[in-house]
Amino acid sequence: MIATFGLLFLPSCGNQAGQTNTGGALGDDVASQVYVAPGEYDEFYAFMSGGFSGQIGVHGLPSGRLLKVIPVFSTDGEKGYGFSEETKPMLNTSHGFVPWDDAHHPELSQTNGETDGRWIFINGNNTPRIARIDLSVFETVEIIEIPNSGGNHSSPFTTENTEYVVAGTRFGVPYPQKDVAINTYAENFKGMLTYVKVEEDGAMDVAFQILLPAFDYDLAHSGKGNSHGWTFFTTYNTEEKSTLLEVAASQNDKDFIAAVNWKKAEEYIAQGKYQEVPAKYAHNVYDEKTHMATSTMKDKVKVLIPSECPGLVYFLPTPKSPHGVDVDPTGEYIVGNGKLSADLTVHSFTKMKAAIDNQSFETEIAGVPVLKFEEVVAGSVKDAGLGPLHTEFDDKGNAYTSFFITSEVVKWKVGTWEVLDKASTFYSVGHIMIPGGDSKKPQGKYLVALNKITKDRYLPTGPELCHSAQLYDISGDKMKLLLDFPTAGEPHYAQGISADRIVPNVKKFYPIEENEHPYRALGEKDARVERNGNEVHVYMTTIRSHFAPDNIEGIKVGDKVYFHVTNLEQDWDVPHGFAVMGANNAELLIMGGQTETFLWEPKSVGVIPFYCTDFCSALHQEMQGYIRVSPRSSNIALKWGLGEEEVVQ
Ligand code: K7E
Ligand code: CUA
Repeated sequence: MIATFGLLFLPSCGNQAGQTNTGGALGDDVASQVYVAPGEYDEFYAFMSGGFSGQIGVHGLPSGRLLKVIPVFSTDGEKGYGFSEETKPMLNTSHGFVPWDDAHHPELSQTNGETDGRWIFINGNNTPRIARIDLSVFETVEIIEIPNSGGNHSSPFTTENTEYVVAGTRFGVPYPQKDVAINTYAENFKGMLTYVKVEEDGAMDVAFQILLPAFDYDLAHSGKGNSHGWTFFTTYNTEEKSTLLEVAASQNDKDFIAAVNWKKAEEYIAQGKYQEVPAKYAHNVYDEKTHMATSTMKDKVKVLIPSECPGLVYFLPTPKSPHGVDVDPTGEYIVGNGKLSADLTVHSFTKMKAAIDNQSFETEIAGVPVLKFEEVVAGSVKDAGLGPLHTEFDDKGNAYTSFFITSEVVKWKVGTWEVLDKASTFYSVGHIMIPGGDSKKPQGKYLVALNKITKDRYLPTGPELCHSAQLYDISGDKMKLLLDFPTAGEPHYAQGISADRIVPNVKKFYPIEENEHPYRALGEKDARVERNGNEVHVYMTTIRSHFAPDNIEGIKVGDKVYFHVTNLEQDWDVPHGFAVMGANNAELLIMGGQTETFLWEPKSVGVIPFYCTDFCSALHQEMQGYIRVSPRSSNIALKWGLGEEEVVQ
């Protein structure tokens, strides 16, 4: 037991909070189950949301080792993301440059309901956005803003073949945005659900939106198998209140799961039964050939109104302020995780269809029929714990639900609803993740609990403690705690996938002959400096272990100097860095075959060093250079060179 381990090896640590560590972690040989020997690969990738860091942490499982932080919605000085001229447009929005967001739900692309390893999507919660990360390069390649939305939380869950990723607004907002009294919430505010089309090559665009009452749309999952063509969104605040929600939004005994027939929506769009409304939203795309992002501002969107589109949306009454909504691998069961209830409510897709056919409606809200609860409910998991939040599935017909208040994961049988096992988490678990656990073919084996609180689990680090995940072995009848590991940022959700679905497609560098950057330099012969008024363009190359050019003169105070740095390396894992003393910027980190641009505006005269930041060879420390900055009025000629070669203009 852990307690014994603590006594033997860490006598001073104890267990300050008085909780009992259970899980039998060292009772049998769990250490070897998470041990990945030096030089060996993990079996799974885990993509953990960074929460309010705005990024994605890539870990290996079972070791828990952090492999990379992928910058998505927040600038990242380590990689120059959001600092280089090429990546700044990725963070453009209708509000201008927004260098941060709160990212909750990574979602892998799927083919036939199985994770396929092409892309991972993630939502930006604060300034509504969805990003797409290309898993051949582990880079963010596209971000689309979601208009008419406020708090993109129920997002970006995918459909079975990644036809769409969805976005539901967490906050009701005035529609269209306008200056109104907040206490007119129920009249003036609306809740919008958005479907973002994903093309074969991954390109995203807002296909349509659905205008609904101003409930808070919390989470979503799309159907699969028989229920393919539908998406289910949880709601809370069906009371439509705007103040003291902790009380006001907990009045109704049941809120709803909104069931959206998106195939029907496609028909209505094809028939032209939509309103085209003005909406300003940014669409940012990174081009792998030009190594450059462009941002385009879009100006309209198609909106479907349920009262004009019968059969588009139904409400399924669900107790009690449901948080997660999860669809089992067969697509038949829709699990509502009522966070203020002790029970889990499971709806049946078959019963829902029958209730629709029989028009078993309780009432109608804003043109949306409310189905009768007893007609759609399949069963409930009773007294499993307190505060159910999220459910994932394994490959053996079992479901696993996180319970926030009682800090545990509960394993139960799909169909009989019987509780099979409980495992404590440390502490306050939010989402849980099983590789493929929200797909048609879960990969089983491991479960990761994403915990909100880590009190007493790790060495203290001041007032804020590390965020944490816990790994469980779920291959047997009983769950077994194997490992605690810290995460980069607060993990909300995560997704996992076996490494064999990603590794074969990973790129090792960008082929230099495919580089279409307008300021590329494809060899040292192309390296040069050009002046155009007070704009200076430096076409620079890097190769172990020098810059070309490495000495530049003729730069003047007040110039705008653009260093376009092309990394000529055509080998795996040889980025070069580029940093300039005093620049109001981060570094560049340029991959092999890539061109990236660094803007520098010298403010005073002098000779300024620059250098490579990434230890690239034994002579890395020699990889440096100088720029001479002269007064604005000087007539020092533009001059650059490397070694004996010098060009004067
Ligand atoms: Cu943390 Cu999915 Cu934003 Cu639940 S959410 S816990
Ligand atoms: Cu290039 Cu260090």
